[in-house]
Amino acid sequence: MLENEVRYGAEEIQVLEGLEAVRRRPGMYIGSTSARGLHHLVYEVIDNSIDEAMAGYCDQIEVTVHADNSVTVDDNGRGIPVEIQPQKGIPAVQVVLTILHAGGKFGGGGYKVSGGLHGVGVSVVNALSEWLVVEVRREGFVYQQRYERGAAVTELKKIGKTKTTGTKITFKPDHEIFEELEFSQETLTHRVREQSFLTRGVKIIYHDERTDVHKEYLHSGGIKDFVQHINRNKTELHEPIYFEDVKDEIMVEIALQYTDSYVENLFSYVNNIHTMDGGTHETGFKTSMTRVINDYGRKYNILKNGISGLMGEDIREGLTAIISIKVQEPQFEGQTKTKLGNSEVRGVVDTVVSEKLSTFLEENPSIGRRILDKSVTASRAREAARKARELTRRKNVLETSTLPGKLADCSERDPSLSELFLVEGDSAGGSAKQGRDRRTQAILPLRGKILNVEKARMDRILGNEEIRALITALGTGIGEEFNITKARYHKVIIMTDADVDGAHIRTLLLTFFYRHMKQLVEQGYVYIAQPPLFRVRKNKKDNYVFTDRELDQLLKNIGREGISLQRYKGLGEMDPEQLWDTTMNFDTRTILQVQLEDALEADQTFSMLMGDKVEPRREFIQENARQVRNLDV
Ligand code: 0RA
Repeated sequence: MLENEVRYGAEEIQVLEGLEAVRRRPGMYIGSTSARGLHHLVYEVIDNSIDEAMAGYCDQIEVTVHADNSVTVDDNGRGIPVEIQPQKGIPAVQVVLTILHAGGKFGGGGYKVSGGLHGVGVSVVNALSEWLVVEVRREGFVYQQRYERGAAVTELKKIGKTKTTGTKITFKPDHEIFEELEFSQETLTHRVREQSFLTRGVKIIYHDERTDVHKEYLHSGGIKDFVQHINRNKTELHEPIYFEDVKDEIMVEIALQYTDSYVENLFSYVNNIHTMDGGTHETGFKTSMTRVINDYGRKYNILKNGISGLMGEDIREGLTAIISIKVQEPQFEGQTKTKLGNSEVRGVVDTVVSEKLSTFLEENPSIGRRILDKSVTASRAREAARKARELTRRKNVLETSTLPGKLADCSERDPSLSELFLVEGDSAGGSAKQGRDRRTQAILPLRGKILNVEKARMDRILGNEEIRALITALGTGIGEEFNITKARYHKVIIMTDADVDGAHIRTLLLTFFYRHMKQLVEQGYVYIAQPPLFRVRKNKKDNYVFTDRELDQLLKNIGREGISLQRYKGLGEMDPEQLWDTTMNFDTRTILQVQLEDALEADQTFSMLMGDKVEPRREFIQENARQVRNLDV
């Protein structure tokens, strides 16, 4: 028998059966085998290093994406133990990598909670990798072991000496399992940044060998830095407020800051996992906030003049908050398992916020006053908006709520088969109306520059004629009456020019959807059309090109001789047939589905464009102007 070969005894055969179950039903462990599941592998490995950091033994994690889309995560923690585990008779590190849910079983001291999306452990990553190599630096030596599709193919070998400690895991996701193998730099850095906010003091280094990108994330202020990051383009009303506490073994950390904007940005995490759908920790926070602020207002006589009580939404207008809790046995609920169910958490968060926030307000009366004033203004605005809505509703009933005149509707009545194109400008709108498939595609032209006339709160947007036409066309209603099931189209496709105005209009529409029709985005109903940037004609044959890079590629392939190159400055330059061929035809077009994060990004851009801070706005406009100029090449 060769030195490196591994014998499989009864124990190991059981192990292989366990990992085989993971390979047979990967979705059960990592959600899906799409790009999402692929990225979860990396999160899972990073989470293990983060756990080591939370236990206080690790302050640096290096993540490297290699050219072949394998990934290395290297930390400077204690290193996974290597001694023979008595029960199994194999090294502890091998147990961690091959036995389901064995990850946290050794947790000696420190504050240890199960990490990972489902806390599945690195054995799942191992099972779903074509190969994985683990290197442990511990007690003066470097140890190494290699696995293929979950099974050890070498023994754990001592390969050298070292003065450091840590764990380095390199793995290549298995092409037999995943539909997508390419890692997204944006997705990974987003996650890495988020984790660096949630675990203060740990430096996370990101290398991407595919693009030579190198980034470092370190936030000694933790989630306090996080709220400042989210508010970076807004005008803050005070320094971030931060508090933490442990009650009934539940660790609660909260950072919050008000800005002069009108949006609520509440992000919650459980064991560093983003709880998109909220849950008991969010409820505890909201209930407590509302009570504390109302009590404070009454105590200091700020609440009077007919305002009986402030509602939660008034109090959260302009609020950015991060709630991060750590709990031993989280129960995740809902379709996407991103809602916390543990009922004991609600009271704990409520108590912590009550105690700490009221103390803070007592000690910082000027900030307290500012928050109260802001909430009272919000409450008055809400009341005024309600009255205005009631008026329009009555008016609508009189006018029999007909569809807007500018809408060219489709004949199909099944929303799941119907699309609504929001088209910038009347001339492009005209082309789209002629070029479309009348049965399934409806067109609503929107006047350009709607953004520039609305240098005011988003609420006023509702008074804008274009936006009102959009709401009527969609059929969902707005505000308290919003009802996604009434949507008349299940695809709403934003089609704007590739210039600054187009970007503005897209930002405005996405912000509007994010703030007033979030469900439309969550359901995946919102899309962005991808019109071409160039037409390259050669020998009477048209080639449409969508990016600068594609143009370079094409010119290399067909040569520059005898070509005519047209750059589309706007959709209006395309005739109906061209618009259909390049952008609207289901069989050939590309449309991008908008994710909630994209819409949030738009919201932040919108705040920046509308906000008082001149510098970021100038940078944005210059940046975009440059991009547009680049198109002139
Ligand atoms: C179990 C016990 C100990 C460390 C770890 C696991 C550990 C796991 C990973 C995974 C990635 N990085 C890691 N770093 C540490 C510590 C046991 C001890 O030294 O007392």
